[in-house]
Amino acid sequence: MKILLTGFDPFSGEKINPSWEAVRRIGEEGIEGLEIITLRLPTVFNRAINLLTEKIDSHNPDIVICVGQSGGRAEISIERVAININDASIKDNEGNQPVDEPIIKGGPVAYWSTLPIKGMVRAIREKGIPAGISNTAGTFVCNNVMYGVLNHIEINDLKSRAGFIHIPFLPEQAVNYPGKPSMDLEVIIKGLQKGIQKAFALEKDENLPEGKTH
Ligand code: PCA
Repeated sequence: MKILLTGFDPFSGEKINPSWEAVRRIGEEGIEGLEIITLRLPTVFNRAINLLTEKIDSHNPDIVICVGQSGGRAEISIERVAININDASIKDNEGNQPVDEPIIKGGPVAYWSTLPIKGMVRAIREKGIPAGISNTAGTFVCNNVMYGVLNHIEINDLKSRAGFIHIPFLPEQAVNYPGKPSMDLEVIIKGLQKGIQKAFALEKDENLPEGKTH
């Protein structure tokens, strides 16, 4: 079984992006029974999608999981949905700042993650690591990539399942944002490993209450 795992370049003035640090380490350490391909994506609208879809076409992975930093979140958050909009509150790493533009003109409003998101959340929590479902991946580059990859898989009728995971700041980043939560890299790595294993173990998601009232 094969997984394509991606992380991002640092953005918004950060010197590090925990998503790439974690993905690189998971690739180096390996996960039993899995072939792991890692890819570092630029934090740039659409360019990241093109690099990622090329890699999918050349490797034909069973599962694609993209990981990104979400500074301010307190837990490993498994994204449920990607929406067809770019609406950037900051510039990406090439100075682009699209506002209210569709990612794919005429494309569906949204794509659901095709990973067993609830099963993954429960598996990560069972390891003693905070995790939850997120119902928005934002409207910046991470949502752009999640939508782009799911669209690519859909329109080309590929067998890959795919989704997105946001992770918190590392402690060395959060120290510059008093009051913001953080998670140690080793804990993030353990949580992601567990989530990945569960994604392979479950073809269909578990029917568990993980919704939010607000
Ligand atoms: N996080 C950003 C883009 C790159 C990253 O790691 C986001 O959440 O859109």
